[in-house]
Amino acid sequence: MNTKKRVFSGIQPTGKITIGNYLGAIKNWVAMQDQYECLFCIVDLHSLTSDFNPEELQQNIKYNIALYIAAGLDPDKVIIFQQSKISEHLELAWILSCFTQMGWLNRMTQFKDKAGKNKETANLGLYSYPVLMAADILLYNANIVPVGEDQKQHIELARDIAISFNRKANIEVFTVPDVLINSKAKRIMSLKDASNKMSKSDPSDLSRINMSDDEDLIRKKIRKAKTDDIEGISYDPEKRPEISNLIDIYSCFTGIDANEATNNFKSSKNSEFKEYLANIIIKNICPIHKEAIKILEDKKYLEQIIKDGIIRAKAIAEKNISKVKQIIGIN
Ligand code: AQP
Repeated sequence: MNTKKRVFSGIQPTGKITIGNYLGAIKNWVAMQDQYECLFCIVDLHSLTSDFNPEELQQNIKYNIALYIAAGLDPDKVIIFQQSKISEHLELAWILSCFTQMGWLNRMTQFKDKAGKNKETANLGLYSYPVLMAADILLYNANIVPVGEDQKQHIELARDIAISFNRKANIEVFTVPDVLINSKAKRIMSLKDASNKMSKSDPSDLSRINMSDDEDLIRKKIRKAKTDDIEGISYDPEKRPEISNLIDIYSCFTGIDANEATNNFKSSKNSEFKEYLANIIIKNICPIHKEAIKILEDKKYLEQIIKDGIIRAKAIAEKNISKVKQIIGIN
């Protein structure tokens, strides 16, 4: 009998994967794959809540799958799959929406951030996004959901929905999932405005490092990253958010604690530290991107991974949705 706890997580193929997504999510997933039974998803249905670009979406889906593997996920150990291929996600999302209070959704800060002042014209999918996310997690009865801090509120909502459903059904249908946040990389901030998180969909490409950026571009972006007028390197996220964010990125890639890193660079100029940081980023991410491109070129291999992921995810999803349907009386 498989006694391993189950892990579920995913990334939207909305744009180019950033080092925020890598450090906040993928790097942790790789570290978890031996200890847990893992499902890692390309959440393409979620990405329909933002701009519509079919060609780019197709490319991003394939690139993301290749990147997961290139970053170290072993498709023999973990299930890598495309969300839209498993229709049970949508079925469960509708069912769960009937167990979700509007007031809960009204509190979601991601909707407020993304819709901004345009709440009336924002699409319904953006509003109900957290319910689909709850369906993604609960469909597989995941015990643990490793995410960056920005997604914590959504996992808490998934917990509330699971508890609400279980209570009404009077039986523990869904596992109530726990959130797991890597405290070091919980929120990598924008290179242009350290009050915003680094994000795929930020209109400024200079605000982020994409996993697909080449050496020159990475150097340029780090050189241009906003810093303050204070001389020298010191770590103070409150007073010096920009330089502290760069130290955090350094720390995440090297494993060296932020205070120790600061000490190592205390007599360096900003420009020297930035040069060093750019080299560290290049050393860590450029080989991953190169490997992802190789995987993408091996079309047969990639197709096989995609097919295999569908079969393995579907087997769990079908079993669980039929149990849910039976409980609510639509079997
Ligand atoms: N800046 C970040 N620091 C740490 N973790 C982050 N994550 C995202 N940004 C950071 C984590 O990456 C995973 C995948 O996120 P997502 O694609 O599902 O959506 P998101 O959280 O909204 O990420 P983005 O990059 O900001 O995407 P867009 O711009 O498309 O909305 C999650 O675990 C997330 O926490």
